[in-house]
Amino acid sequence: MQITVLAGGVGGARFVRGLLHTLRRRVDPQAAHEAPAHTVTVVGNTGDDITLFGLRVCPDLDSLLYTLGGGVDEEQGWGREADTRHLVGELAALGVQPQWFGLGDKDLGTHVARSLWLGQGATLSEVTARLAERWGLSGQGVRLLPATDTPIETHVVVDDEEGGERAIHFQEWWVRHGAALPAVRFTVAGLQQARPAPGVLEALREADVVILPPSNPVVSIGIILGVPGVRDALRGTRAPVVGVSPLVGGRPVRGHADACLAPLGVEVSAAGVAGLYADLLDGWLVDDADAGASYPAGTSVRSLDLLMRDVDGAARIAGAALDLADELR
Ligand code: GDP
Ligand code: FO1
Ligand code: CA
Repeated sequence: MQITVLAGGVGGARFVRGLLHTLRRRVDPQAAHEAPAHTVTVVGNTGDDITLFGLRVCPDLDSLLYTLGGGVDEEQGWGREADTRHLVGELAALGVQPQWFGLGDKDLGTHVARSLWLGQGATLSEVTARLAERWGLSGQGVRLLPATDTPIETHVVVDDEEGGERAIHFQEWWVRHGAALPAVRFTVAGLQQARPAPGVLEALREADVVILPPSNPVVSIGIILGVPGVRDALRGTRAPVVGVSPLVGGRPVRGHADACLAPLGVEVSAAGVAGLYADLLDGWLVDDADAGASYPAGTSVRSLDLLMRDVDGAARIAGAALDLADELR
């Protein structure tokens, strides 16, 4: 079975880890030691990417790599487990800016390698494949593709002190300002010229099921859908497209999706998010708390407990997404 998932960082990564768990459990025990019977192609958001200290950092791809590879800081959901901050401490002592983005020493190894390989002419897809090898993804039946090899960066337009507007990098808005500066709008540098990375459109067209995990609908999945050709491929695929709401009871489970929906004028609810995907969504999983709302016509809605408290919880939700896709096929 070919499963394609469009993913941001923490929400996407935890969902995919649960999906792999449920796929392993569904496999015939006789075949459990053979190569996986599924391919999960994960298309990762690259709009969060940023160059700091000359190093290319891809937060969402790295959250996917570390979570699926067993090396993530579980509490944060991003960065490496048991990491130290010696290098950024030294940079701070030298007065090197910025100091608002916390990079651990082990995590920096990824950024040094990525930047080195990109500098030698490798594409982001090739670099990501090398990193995926280090984290053992192919052995789990996972192929991790960046949404695009074209460098793109999400910027947030905010009001400035002189009554005008200024654009800041998404990470500065999210991490430095905690998304507390009201966003006027999001822009994505490079998006119009961006091409889907090799394999992305095929993975959408040839999938047996496409899943939109509970990732940020604006700055994670919204960015991937904005890469020219991706949204059309999703609308045209014969596979059922099933989504999982990242909002529970009208609130994000973590992070600031509410602050991202505000400039779009979209209601902060599972129904509001479904509306953003209405042209391509066949099935939509919502929390029991949101079962009573009204959802786009033509979308089959099921409700369940949508909190991924642990891997088993994420596996339960991923299993429900596969079951709904089976019903819709
Ligand atoms: P990010 O790039 O690290 O922000 O991660 P994603 O974009 O992949 O996912 C962020 C979204 O995941 C947020 O809007 C959260 O509300 C959502 N999320 C996180 N944990 C859960 C959970 O347990 N259940 C659900 N339904 N959504 C979750
Ligand atoms: N998130 C934070 O809130 N503070 C940080 O200092 C921070 C550092 C960081 C370093 C590497 C990385 O891959 C991710 C990091 N994140 C940090 C997470 C992150 O960039 C955001 O949570 C997501 O991109 C938001 O979608
Ligand atoms: Ca992100």
